Amino acid sequence: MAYELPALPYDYSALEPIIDRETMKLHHDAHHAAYVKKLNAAIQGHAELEKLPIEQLVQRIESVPGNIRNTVRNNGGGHLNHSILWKLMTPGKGGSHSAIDGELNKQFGSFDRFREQFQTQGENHFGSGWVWLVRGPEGVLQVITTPNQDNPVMQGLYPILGNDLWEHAYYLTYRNKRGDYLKAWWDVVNWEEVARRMDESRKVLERLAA
Ligand code: MN3
Repeated sequence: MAYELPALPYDYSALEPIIDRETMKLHHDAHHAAYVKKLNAAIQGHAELEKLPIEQLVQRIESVPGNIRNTVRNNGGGHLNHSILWKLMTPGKGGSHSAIDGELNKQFGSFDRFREQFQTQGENHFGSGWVWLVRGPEGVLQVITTPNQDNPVMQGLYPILGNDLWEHAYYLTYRNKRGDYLKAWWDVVNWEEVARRMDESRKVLERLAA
């Protein structure tokens, strides 16, 4: 098997009360596992695809053979997005965002204005998808949303922070109140990991542009 479901870096109940145990278990063991399974089934026999790191497979989606491209887009994107998301969360109020405040202030005016924009765009995104803080090729930070399981690397953008807007991510606790979930979610963001991805984004964009 080319791709494997990564273990959650914490217990299913570790993010309570922000994210309940049943949601985490279903999200990881059912949803994420299904993306991995369907991705592997789709690329079976395509040795050149099976050996690519998932980020590169998703980034090169337009060069994947047409008969499996949509399946790889949805399930490869799903695998990448969730692999990123689990690490972006942590129990115990996630530390401080001070290491990235300088860059956020420069682009958005303040951390609070960045957070407001991330929440608003996430809340207003129609249907399933993701909300992201990304860095673009000119180095500029921006907040975007993507439909379905699309990942920003498909557009040459590097994802620094992202959150899942699919109902399966929040419906058991928050029902239809996506905005309430997005507001509560900041308490489980792993700022150390966000800062690491912020640094990484500068290096990776050089590679994406090549
Ligand atoms: Mn999900």
